Amino acid sequence: MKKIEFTIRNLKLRLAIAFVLMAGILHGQYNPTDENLKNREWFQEAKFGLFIHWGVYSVLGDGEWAMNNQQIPISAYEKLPSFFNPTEYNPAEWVQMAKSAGMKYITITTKHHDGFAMFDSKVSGYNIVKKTPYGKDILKLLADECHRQGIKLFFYHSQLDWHHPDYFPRGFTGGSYTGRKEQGDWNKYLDYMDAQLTELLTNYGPVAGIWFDGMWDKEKADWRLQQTYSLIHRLQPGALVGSNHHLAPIEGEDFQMFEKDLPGHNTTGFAPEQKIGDLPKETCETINNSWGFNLKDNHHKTKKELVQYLVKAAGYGANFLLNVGPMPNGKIQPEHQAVLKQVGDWLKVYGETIYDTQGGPLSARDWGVMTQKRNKIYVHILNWQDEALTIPGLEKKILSAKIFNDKSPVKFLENEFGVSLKVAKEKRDEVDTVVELEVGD
Ligand code: H79
Repeated sequence: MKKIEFTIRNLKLRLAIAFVLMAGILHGQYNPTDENLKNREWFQEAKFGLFIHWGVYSVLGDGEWAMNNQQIPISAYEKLPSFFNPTEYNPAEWVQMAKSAGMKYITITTKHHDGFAMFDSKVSGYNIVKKTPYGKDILKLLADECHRQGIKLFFYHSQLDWHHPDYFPRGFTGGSYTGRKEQGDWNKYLDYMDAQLTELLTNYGPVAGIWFDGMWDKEKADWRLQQTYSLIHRLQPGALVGSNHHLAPIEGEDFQMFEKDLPGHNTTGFAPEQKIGDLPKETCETINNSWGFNLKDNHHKTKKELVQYLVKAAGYGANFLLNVGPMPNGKIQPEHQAVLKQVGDWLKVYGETIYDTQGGPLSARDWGVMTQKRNKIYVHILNWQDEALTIPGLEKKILSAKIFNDKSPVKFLENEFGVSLKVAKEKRDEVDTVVELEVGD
């Protein structure tokens, strides 16, 4: 009798599950594949990636917004591709540089807001193969090299387009200076974007993900997101979709990004209402103050600033996507190469405290952050002058405390006020003093 009841209940449960799934499918609810979920896990553990902003704008040495900032009409901007000839472009060197910086993936601009395709697009003549003396598909060369050297490749793609006639009605940017007619067919533009995405997801081997940007240009528009996101998931179910829309994650996305800010901070003012969701997180930042190559920008970040940003991001459970803007000749600025090497050397020693960790257990503090993995907690002291640091009590019992890099013991005291750690002055590191706590179950 019991068995029959159980079977009936089981049947009801199965019907209920089937119903929920059906309803989900009918409502276009997104169910990520196992491969996608596995890639999300990989992403969460990867922690450090290289962002690359490269386009015909790099010729002007004035960042990737030059067209809009300098109000260059399309007719004039269209002359730029004929000067783009990166004869010293060597993708093997770029990949090598990323790897020795300790980076686990690369995200490159396939099309920025200027609308120029840095790949061999059949649906638009406004592309690198057709319009530049270089005449080669830099993206294909990079994708092949990434696959050869075993590093994952994401594609940045701008939804905003200052060049396409059907990008209409216009948004915040790309106004009348462009010289476009004040008319256009929005759905035709979205078809065009889907066609370019189809090329990107068909002709370049496995793509780790699509990194959208520019939706904020037309906040109220119907971007047909579900159609575009499901196209991507159909073409490459493992590819992770994320968008720099400065909002909470939207159905169909696989990771959440924060531009020039740690999750929850809004120092830029771009994202006053950005809620933090449960998806893997990533924060992106520039190596100087520019994304695209900028000849006059000398505000190069130091090793200390970059390492501390990486550590803080990890403390928030987020990846750090660090940008470089290659020069028009195809080389990456030597000062950027040099600092990336220094960050890589730091990671060779401290990688264990960053890769494959979760943020916490305590959230970020003024003095620094914590990362954790299995029975280890890494206390990253970034900004601190005293001899003893007292933190709130932890849930798990501390078995031992050591300086991470030389394993010398750190005295600690647990009592009702919390945990105090005593780090001798000579053991402090001006970049990051890491105390490794071994904790019980
Ligand atoms: O590709 C890099 C930049 O070119 C691009 N995103 C990075 C990764 C970027 N474009 N714009 N921004 C970043 C910030 C722009 C903010 C603004 Fe606005 C757009 C200010 C006014 C219009 C967002 C929307 C904030 C207010 C409205």
